[in-house]
Amino acid sequence: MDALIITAAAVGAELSPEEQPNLPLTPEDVARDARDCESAGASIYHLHVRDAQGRPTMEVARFRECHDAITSSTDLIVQFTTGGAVGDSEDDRIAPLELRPEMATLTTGTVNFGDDVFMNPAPFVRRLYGKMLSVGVTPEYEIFDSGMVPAALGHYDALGATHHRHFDFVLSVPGGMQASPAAIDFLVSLLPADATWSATGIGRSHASVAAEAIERGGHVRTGFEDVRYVEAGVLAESNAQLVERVVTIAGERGRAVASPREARTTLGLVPPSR
Ligand code: KMH
Ligand code: ZN
Repeated sequence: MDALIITAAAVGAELSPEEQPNLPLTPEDVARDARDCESAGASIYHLHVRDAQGRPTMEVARFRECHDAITSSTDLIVQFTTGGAVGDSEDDRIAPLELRPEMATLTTGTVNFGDDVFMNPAPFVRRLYGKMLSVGVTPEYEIFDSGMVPAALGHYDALGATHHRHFDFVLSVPGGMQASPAAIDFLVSLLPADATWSATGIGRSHASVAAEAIERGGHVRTGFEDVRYVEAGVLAESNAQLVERVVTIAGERGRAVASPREARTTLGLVPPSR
């Protein structure tokens, strides 16, 4: 099995600072949080950003500040969100790609998101994917339901893409695919043999999804975007604490944890020249 790639989805768009007081908000918070996550064992930092009031934003200037803050103090792979917050405009979701992060997310279908709808109609996915390819950003397919896997494979072929294909299964969003071992097995069965995958469970399913992914040779995403609590009723102190929990689960199962350099090799990424 490849060494375990741990993604820190550290900021998100749905959680408020009132719900999780340790949420990193400013570029300084994000830089410190990223360093701590890297020390704990993360190799990818999935980045949403917040404005001065702590609200989610897709403002390019804020992404630039946070991107620079992370890359100047860590070796982490920075992965921008292109999902943003539910209701963000298509143009706003695409704009930060001009900063050419190493990776960005790509959701290949529309899904109910609680009482909201996370909109990803096929024409927009084609435009977003085309933009990523034109600026050299490697996508991670963000899979909330099973139909998004064949959609991703179809877009890859249609656009003549050649990058390594990495999928992240985001399970237990209300309205999306539920978390269960059978659901993970089914999603994995849809993947090409040379693809890699990670998984995360939103909320209560989080730790069990991490364990199931580790046992199956998948990778794991964790962080405040996906889970607020480190155990029932106990708010996590930091994203690094959540990363440490995944490292512990991996250690109990004899799975080594990847460095950012090993993660780049597994994911076919060319290290940035800096
Ligand atoms: N905030 C969600 C609506 C992504 O980052 O690409 C979408 C999301 C996915 O978080
Ligand atoms: Zn996200």
